[in-house]
Amino acid sequence: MAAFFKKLFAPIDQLKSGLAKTRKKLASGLGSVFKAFNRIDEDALERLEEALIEADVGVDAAAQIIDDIRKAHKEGRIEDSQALKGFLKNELKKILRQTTETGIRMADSPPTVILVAGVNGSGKTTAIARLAHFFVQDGRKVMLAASDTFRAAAVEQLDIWSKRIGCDIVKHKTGGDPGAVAYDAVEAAIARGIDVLIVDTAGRLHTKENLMRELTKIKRVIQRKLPDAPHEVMLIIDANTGQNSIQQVKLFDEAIGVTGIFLAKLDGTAKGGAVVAIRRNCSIPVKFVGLGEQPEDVDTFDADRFVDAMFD
Ligand SMILES: Nc1nc2c(ncn2[C@@H]2O[C@H](COP(=O)(O)OP(=O)(O)O)[C@@H](O)[C@H]2O)c(=O)[nH]1
Ligand SMILES: [Mg+2]
Repeated sequence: MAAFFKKLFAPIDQLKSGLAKTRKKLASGLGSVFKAFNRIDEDALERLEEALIEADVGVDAAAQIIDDIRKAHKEGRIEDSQALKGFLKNELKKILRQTTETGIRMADSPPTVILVAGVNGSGKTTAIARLAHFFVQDGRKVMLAASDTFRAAAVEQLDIWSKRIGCDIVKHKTGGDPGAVAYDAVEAAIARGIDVLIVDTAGRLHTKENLMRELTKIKRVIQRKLPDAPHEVMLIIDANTGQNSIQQVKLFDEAIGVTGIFLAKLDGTAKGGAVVAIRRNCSIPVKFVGLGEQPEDVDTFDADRFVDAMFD
């Protein structure tokens, strides 16, 4: 599985405005340090640390960054506010840069199967719509599988998206067996020469254990038809979840082996720093960030681009 889908970027201004609340939080923290910069005192550093923590960078990461700044300042490596900003940006980029590819993993021969998971309301269905839109724009044949059969209206919601985007959908009735939907979808995808099959799943069942068991079963059912699938297991995390997201990643990863994270709802939260906490604590790459509710409101995650958009 060597191929990765090309990276698709939103206009930089869209990323910037998506990050507006996080930007504001960090800018006020930085501003107070700049003002007092002649003597970069403990007071100012404390305020910067607070701003980083409030942006959900994580207590550990914030402390480490502040320590590094303090050290660099003492050694005369940070002389003015521009240098401080540059230093901070560099620290964040270092944490966020990923060794792994950030594009979507593609099958050697179609169909590529993307299994999408995440807690209820995290933004799964909306993320699916955006990924599907990506591929359709690229001229690929896309199919959705409505395996969230638990929540009433979930099937209908996905159906509406499929019509809007212009792609196929395989669905059963609400309350049906999600594994059976996935199985039928894989079969249909092979028969119809589909390039990309995206499987929606439930985010909540009667218990957490039930949910994990069901997700594992869906994955197994897919593999019965296509042994190397799913090629991508995308976990959708609501950016507002903040520090809790690390627990979610671990839980889902244990059950289904997550290969990529889609951080949804970055717009409208000041907790954009959560991406730093996720990177520091999980080895799974953040592949996409969600910037709104429309099919175009998505950006491929790129550390340098992300940090630049946060500060420039
Ligand atoms: N502002 C914003 N809203 C989003 C984003 N992603 C999802 N939503 C909204 O969050 C709500 C739940 O999304 P949905 O995709 O249905 O979540 P699901 O339960 O995981 O399938 C919906 O109202 C979406 O429109 C995003 O990136 N930005
Ligand atoms: Mg849904």
